[in-house]
Parts: sequence; structure tokens; C-alpha cells
Amino acid sequence: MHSTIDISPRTQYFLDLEERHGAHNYHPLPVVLEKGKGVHVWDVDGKQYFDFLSGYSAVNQGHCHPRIVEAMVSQASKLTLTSRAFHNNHLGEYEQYITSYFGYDKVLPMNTGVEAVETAIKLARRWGYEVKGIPENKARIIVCAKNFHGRTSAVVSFSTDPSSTRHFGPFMPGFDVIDYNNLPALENALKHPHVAGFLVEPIQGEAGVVVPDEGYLAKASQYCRDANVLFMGDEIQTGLCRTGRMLCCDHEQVRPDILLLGKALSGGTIPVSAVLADDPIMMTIKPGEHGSTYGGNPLACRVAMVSLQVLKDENLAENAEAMGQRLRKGIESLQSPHISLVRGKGLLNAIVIRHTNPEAAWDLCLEMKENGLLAKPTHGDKIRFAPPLPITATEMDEALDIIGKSLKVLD
Ligand code: IF1
Repeated sequence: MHSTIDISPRTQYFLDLEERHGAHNYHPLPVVLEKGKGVHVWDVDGKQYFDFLSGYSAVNQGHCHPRIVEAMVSQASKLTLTSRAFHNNHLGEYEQYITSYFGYDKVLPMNTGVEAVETAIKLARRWGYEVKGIPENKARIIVCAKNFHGRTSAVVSFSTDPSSTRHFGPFMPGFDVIDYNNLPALENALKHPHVAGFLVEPIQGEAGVVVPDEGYLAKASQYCRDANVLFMGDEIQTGLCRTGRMLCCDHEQVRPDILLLGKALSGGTIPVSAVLADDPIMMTIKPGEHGSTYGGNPLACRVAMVSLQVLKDENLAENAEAMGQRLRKGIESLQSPHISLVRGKGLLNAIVIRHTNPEAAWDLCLEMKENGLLAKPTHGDKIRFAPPLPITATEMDEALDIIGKSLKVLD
């Protein structure tokens, strides 16, 4: 049975504007949001929802966190952008703060996640030529099948998802694709003498929250060390307390040689990303060889510092761990015939829908929307459940009730 969705005139008005004037590069749920606070968002008709997507893990601290908004507003009325042609009074303090927060020598500030990925690729290659001694233009980077690292032409060059690559060629060479969570495949790929780095998501988000076997990350980083190859941890989605630890790599005491952060680095306010590495890697890039107009702007520095401080002050990793267990236990106790499994770590989770109807996951998301919870399918039959990290036990139980009630639409 299909869920019956009623679209109000006010909602329809906004849908029509986007249909007519915007590129059709997304297929959003038919809901128009106007307000966000903590774990909740409200649509243009004033209806309240649990946000179980969190801007794809950009809103870990909760929507419009007062301390983050306060930092943004106060800095926005003082100085927002100097460019890196000049210094500003927040960049140095932010650099000191974030490098000691994560334990690295240096940080290179960028804006979007994919810019951090592009920066890491250039950094690994530069280190490969100038430190490892790889012959010019021969550097290779190992990546995993079903990866998602962003949508620039270079980064989709190593995507295995046709919807990311079809008719976007020609692609950038120099990448070797191996199966995720497959140590022999990595060991074999590392035999190539020209490998500079191994770029990996500690949990594959877009692929449907694919959690590798216990020990995979630790072994993979050991193999990289043995092969003098940089372990490049893409924590843009898994980092910043989302999986129950400050970094997902912390679950296995892995310290990436190059650490990539984004999304919740700004608490979902403005795009802020960062690449962290030690001097032997970071100092291979000389003045004028990489950067961006907005990278390291004082507004982003203020927002990022407070966003990071909030994660610690509010013990959001611990809460994500506890509420993630509550979520997975709660889903399992539903014993729904329509859910083949629930998987994840901390508050990065997904359910896999079992149903003859290929639209089942979408229909369930429409029904959950009607019942006050927003989530979206990824790759057809998986639905990601990733609420903001401050969610309380009471709110989680309320959300589980909505999920349980909505599953009836698949009967
Ligand atoms: C969209 C999901 C997609 C990322 C990892 C880098 C980036 C992302 C591990 C690039 C971005 C976003 C992109 C966004 C939806 C979301 C996403 F995986 F989170 F679900 F697409 F796959 N590394 N992920 O997850 O960061 O340049 O976007 O700031 O494209 O709709 P960005």
C-alpha cells in the first residue's frame, strides 16, 4: 500500500519554484523546511519533525546551536573575509587549537569536504614525489570500490558509481580501486612501488553505512606504514563524534597520516573543512602552491573553534555511542519483516529494507515524514538514520515509535 501524502498549497508553492528555476540535480523528499533547533526541524506549515539525516552529518551539534550561532553572528558583524593575502586575528589561534585538538603539526584550512579531499590528493602526490621519491607523474593512490569522497571531476574519477561518473569523462588517472574491507586486496595493491597514499572512509557512508570488520582499519594502516604509503582517513562524514568516538579511526587507535574533516566542523552553519598532517607531509606544499579564496577566513575559524569545543563540552561522542545502541536495539526489537538488518556505529546507522516493491524505502520515508520524522533512502533499499548527536533517550524512543508505526505502510 502506498502512503498517502498530502502536500499543502504553501509547500507546493516552494516545490514549483524549485522545479521551474533550479537544476534538477536532486530528488528531495516533498517537504519544505523553514526552521531548525536541536534535533528538530519545522516545515513551512509549522509541522515539527525529527531530523534523522542531520545534513548528512553536518549538523552533529544540533540545528542552530546557540554557541555556534553566537560566534557566527558576532564575527559576521566584525570581519568575515581577508583572503590569505593578509593575516587575520583568528586563523593562527584556530590553527593552534585544531592541531592540538587532534594532535597534528599543521592544518590546511579549506571549505567544502571535496576540497579537503582534493587537497589531500595533491598533498599525498607531492609527498610521494619529494619525500618517497616516486618518479614524476607516476604517483598512484589506492581507493575503495563504492567510495564516496565528493563530486569534483578528479574525485569522481575514482568513483565506482555510474550515477557519479556517466558522461562526466575523461577522468583523472593515477587511482587503483580495490574492494573495501579486503586486506589481501590492499596488501597486493601496496606492492606497487609508486603508491603514495591509501584514501579510505572508516565507514562507507553513501554506500549505505558499510562498517568494515573489526581490525580492518588497524591492519590497513599497519600495511600502509610497512609500505611507506600515507593512510588518508576521510572522516568528513564519520568524524566529529558521529560514530561514538571523536574520530571513527579512534575505535581502532588508528592515527591517519592525513586526516580529512568537514561537515560538522562548522555545526552545519557555513562550509568549513580541514586537512591535518605532520610537517614532513604538510611542508612539501610551498607558498602560492595551493589554497582557496575562503580557506581559513576568520568567520570560519571562529565557527569551527566553537563547533569543536561544543563536541567536547556536551560529551557528544559518549551520547552518540549510547543513543546509537538504543537506536539499533530499538530497531531490532521491532522485529519487522521489512527490515533485513540494521548496522552502524554510534549515530551513523542504516536499515536495509527487504521488500518486493523497489520503492519500499522511499514509501517508508514518505510515511515517516507524515508521522514526523525525516530520513532519506540511499542506494535504493537502505535508509540512513543519523540524528543530531544531542538526541535524548526520550526523543530516541519517540522516534523509534514513529519508525515502528510507519513500517505498517509496507504491509
Ligand atoms: C551530496 C553522504 C553523499 C562525504 C565524504 C567527502 C564528501 C562527502 C565521506 C564531500 C559528502 C555528502 C555530499 C552530499 C550528500 C552527502 C553524501 F555520503 F554523506 F551521504 F553524497 F554520498 N567525503 N557527502 O560523505 O564533502 O564536498 O559535499 O562537502 O552530494 O548531496 P562535500
